[in-house]
Amino acid sequence: MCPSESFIEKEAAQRRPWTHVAKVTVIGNAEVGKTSLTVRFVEGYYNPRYLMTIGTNFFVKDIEMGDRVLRLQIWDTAGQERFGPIRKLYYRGVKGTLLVYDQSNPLSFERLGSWVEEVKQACDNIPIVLVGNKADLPAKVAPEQGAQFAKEHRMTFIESSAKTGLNVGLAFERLAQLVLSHLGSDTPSSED
Ligand SMILES: Nc1nc2c(ncn2[C@@H]2O[C@H](COP(=O)(O)OP(=O)(O)OP(=O)(O)O)[C@@H](O)[C@H]2O)c(=O)[nH]1
Ligand SMILES: [Mg+2]
Repeated sequence: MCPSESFIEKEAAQRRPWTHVAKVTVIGNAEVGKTSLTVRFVEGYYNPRYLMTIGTNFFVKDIEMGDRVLRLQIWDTAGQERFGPIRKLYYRGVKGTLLVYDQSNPLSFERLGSWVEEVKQACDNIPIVLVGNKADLPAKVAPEQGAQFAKEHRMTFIESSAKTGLNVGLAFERLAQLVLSHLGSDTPSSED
């Protein structure tokens, strides 16, 4: 059933206008769950089927933080190797990123170093939240290893499951907090 027009108008009126805007990306190896995490966060559902991202997907989500509302423009990038050159085009103006690996796939953890390098080369010291996804599956990479990598690279570490919803909101909210503190309280928007 479609919601009535008056319901939609009432919903829109209740939503607070955004005060800050920031572009963020979701990066990491193919199949680690970048799209699943983003769709879970923005649209609230989970799809067990793998649909490889081609190029990039774009989402928008407002996050209220005290008297401020941060509009996150989320670019969910493609992790397949062949999309590397395209992905690099999307780094311009990025204010923070979720770097995702799959706790049940050691290769995705081993590649984290090259992802950090890629971000460093493209962006000036942006906040990175390291996300160890698929926490609902038996871990082949211990959470302590994720936490250690994050510590060495001065990142926040969060274990998540797009399937169960564990810590998905927390990961994006933590990123939003870091981005907002980097933007500074006087900056109304940060689009480049
Ligand atoms: N068990 C489990 N499966 C997951 C989880 N997150 C994602 N998946 C599954 O893993 C597969 C890949 O998920 P995607 O979200 O498409 O992965 P991606 O990182 O966006 O992949 P690319 O777009 O190719 O870079 C899909 O079959 C998802 O349903 C999770 O938390 N737990
Ligand atoms: Mg994807």
